[in-house]
Amino acid sequence: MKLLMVVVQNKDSAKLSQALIEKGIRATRLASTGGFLRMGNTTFLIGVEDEKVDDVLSIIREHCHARQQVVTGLTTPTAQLGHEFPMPVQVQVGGATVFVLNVEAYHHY
Ligand code: 2BA
Ligand code: 2BA
Repeated sequence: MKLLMVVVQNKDSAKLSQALIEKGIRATRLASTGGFLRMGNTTFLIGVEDEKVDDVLSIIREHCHARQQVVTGLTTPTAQLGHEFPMPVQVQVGGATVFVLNVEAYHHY
């Protein structure tokens, strides 16, 4: 068995959730926050049999899309001089960041 930890943009989380339900794949959704942008995102925990991992990955690819995000509030190197000049920066936020972990044991009481 594998545990997929999947960080997705909030905009895609409802569609991903729905697609997983339709395919009978169980999941847990956690509200999370990106460490860099400090914006809300959603982390899915998905425990699946090894042979279903590829199916889950293709569902994720189908429903999660990369987007450009303009961010203000990041500071320029001039901040080192003691003044912070917020500068708009464009960042590409990925469709999904996926970690696949081996599951040592799975219990369901
Ligand atoms: P939920 O996803 O809200 O599911 C609540 C209950 O609804 C489940 O209880 C199960 O009886 C039923 N259920 C869920 N998905 C189903 C499906 N695709 N088809 C038919 N019935 C379904 P539990 O199985 O005891 O799960 C309780 C909670 O544990 C779940 O809440 C979910 O948050 C988490 N969970 C369960 N299995 C998981 C897995 N393989 N990976 C990640 N999280 C899991
Ligand atoms: P955030 O940390 O808010 O990052 C959003 C986007 O900002 C990232 O998109 C990346 O394009 C950029 N970014 C992040 N850290 C950066 C840095 N130190 N310098 C320059 N640009 C940076 P993604 O890479 O697609 O990541 C989307 C979200 O997935 C992240 O949100 C974070 O919540 C999660 N994530 C990505 N890589 C991770 C990792 N290795 N471990 C845990 N979570 C990760």
